[in-house]
Amino acid sequence: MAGNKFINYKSDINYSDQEMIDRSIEFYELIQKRRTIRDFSDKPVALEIIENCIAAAGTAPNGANMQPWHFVVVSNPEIKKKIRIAGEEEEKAFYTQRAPQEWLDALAPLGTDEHKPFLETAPYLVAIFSKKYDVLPDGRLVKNYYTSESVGIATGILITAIHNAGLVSLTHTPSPMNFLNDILNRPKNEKPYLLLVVGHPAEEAKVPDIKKKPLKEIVTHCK
Ligand code: IYR
Repeated sequence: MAGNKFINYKSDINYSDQEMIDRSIEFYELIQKRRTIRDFSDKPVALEIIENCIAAAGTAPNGANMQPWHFVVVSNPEIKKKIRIAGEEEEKAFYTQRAPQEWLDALAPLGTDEHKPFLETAPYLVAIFSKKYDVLPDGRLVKNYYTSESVGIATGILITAIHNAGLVSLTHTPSPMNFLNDILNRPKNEKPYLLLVVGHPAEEAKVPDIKKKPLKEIVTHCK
């Protein structure tokens, strides 16, 4: 451990067993209300909320603390339009040519297609980029570790923070998403990971009638 600097871990969190049980239930009740939304309202959202949620995402555990992520917050209508046009082009190829029938069958209950008007309606698109390596000011490359795990965890925290704030989101993954580098002017060490659509739901928003697996099905205990 030579050369490492450590500080005392100070936490003001000290709940009783019962408080922890209550809090775990309360959090489950909050998060189980989260739904992926595809019908957005154009109602404005304070940028401060988005920034606070991204700050929360930036606290995620990650490989060697390299923090291999970058978030681009898009609110400019012209840029949103460019993203919609490029995204819909990829989605059209996906739905009409690229996707195997098995995948289309799996998506059928969600009712998705190549039309993505929400990319223009929602007040924010948060483009999440993952960095397999960083580029130092002198041009040297520094490798990052466990980038997809790290960015996945950060994205999960971001989605949770957005839900906690009272907003809704859509994890949108047009594939491939390389057009985001061009439109958003991002360097080539940044790979688009996910496009998070954020805002208020439309008044008439509908969601598919689907259920999460019960706890029994997703957990095994080895006592
Ligand atoms: N990217 C496409 C298809 C799609 C794929 C999965 I897996 C989903 O859970 C939902 C959609 C689209 O956004 O329509």
